[in-house]
Amino acid sequence: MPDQALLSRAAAVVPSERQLAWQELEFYAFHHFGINTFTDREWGTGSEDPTLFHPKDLDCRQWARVIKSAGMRGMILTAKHHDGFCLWPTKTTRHSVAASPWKDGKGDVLREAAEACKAYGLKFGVYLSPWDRHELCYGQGEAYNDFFKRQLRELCGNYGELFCVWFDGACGEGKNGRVQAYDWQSYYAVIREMQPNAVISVCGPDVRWCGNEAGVCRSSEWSVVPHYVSQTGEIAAKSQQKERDIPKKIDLSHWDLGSRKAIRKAEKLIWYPAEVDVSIRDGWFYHEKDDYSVKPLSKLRELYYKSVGANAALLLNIPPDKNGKLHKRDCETLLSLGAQLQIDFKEDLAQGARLFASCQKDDLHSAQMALDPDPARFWHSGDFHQRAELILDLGEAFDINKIVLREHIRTGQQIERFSLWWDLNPNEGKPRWKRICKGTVIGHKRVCRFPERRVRRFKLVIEQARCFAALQAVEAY
Ligand code: FUL
Repeated sequence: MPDQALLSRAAAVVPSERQLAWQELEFYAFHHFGINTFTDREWGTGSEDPTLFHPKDLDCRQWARVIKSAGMRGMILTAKHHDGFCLWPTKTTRHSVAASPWKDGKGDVLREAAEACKAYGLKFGVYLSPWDRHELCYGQGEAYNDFFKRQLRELCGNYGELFCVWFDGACGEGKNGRVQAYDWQSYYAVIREMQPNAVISVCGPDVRWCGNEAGVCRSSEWSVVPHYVSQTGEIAAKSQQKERDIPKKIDLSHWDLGSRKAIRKAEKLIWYPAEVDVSIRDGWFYHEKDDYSVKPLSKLRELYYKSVGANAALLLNIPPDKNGKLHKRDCETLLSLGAQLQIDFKEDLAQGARLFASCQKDDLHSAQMALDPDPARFWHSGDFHQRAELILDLGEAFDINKIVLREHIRTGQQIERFSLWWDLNPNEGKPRWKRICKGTVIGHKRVCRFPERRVRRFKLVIEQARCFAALQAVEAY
């Protein structure tokens, strides 16, 4: 017997407006750039000479142009990595671009990146490492927390609207051998006050780290999970691992965060959707030796489908090189990825089709509403009894290899199990259903892929749901 109280509790958890806006971005870039770019390291020691920072031809517009062509909708820049060097002329420390020969110490990478994003219609976000191996007050409690908040205030106040502030979990020793106790809540308060629309990701309450830096995503990425999953200590303990320690494969049973079984004992449930962060190269920062490790188009495309197509966002790192530009090899695969995705999603053949459902809440929520591009219109099953069936009739047979499903997540995550069937009969007559796909989570987006076939009708069976089922969109490609 299903535990009705548990289902009602899970069904009632909904995303915030900022989470909804973030979820629409789906695919965005990470740029790891800083002193490590010039020292050929992944983690700086904090003792680097700022004069090492000297990009010959910094071109943030090139970054923006390339990532936009790849289909990305935003950019997150490492304003400060663990080495403490700041890419903006901060008043909080002398360890910044202001002490470098770049533009005679008058440059500001944050400003250039924010302006490039604006020019290309991209959202802009910042990564600010709490772990600071340069700053002397790191490890001294209140003094460092104040210092860090002053840095946050500069970033939140001077570069327009931010869509994200990204905190990783690293918390190592500082210059004096001490470890800092981060006052996360007070950091969040600064961001909420100054950038109320920004999500706070990973070591934050809005966006969940998928659990590894290898780009491996669960097949069931639930958005409603127990509250303890967002506790930053847990995240800190698991991140900051050396490459060899990163699990290459996720143990799905162990990593189940949101099934009925996984949430049964949770005192509190929260909306905490997943983000997959991975680098296009072996390292997060640019290293010449990695020029031959740039992921090929086939790999990037798989990463895209297994994250964006599986209810997670994809944060793809592309590190600018010493010149301050994205390397030719990275640009080539990104441009071909963009072109490939345009081909993959060229024309939604469900536009103009008919969609029927075995149940609906009322006429305003008929199945046909899920084919309406207006986000305010969606199909609602009404109270869920056992199962619901939807039939998509394209009117004539087309060559199809993908069906995209989107839940109306504004009303929560409801669908727990579904199957997709196609009609082997391409004509009007009696359907001959064959199952082509099954799964658990739909969430913001589920892309069901299968070998191409000429098909006229599809059937979606919602086999298990919490309190009802609601679909924002059904698309066919
Ligand atoms: C980790 C850091 O230690 C890496 O250097 C990188 O910035 C990654 C995104 O987060 O925790």
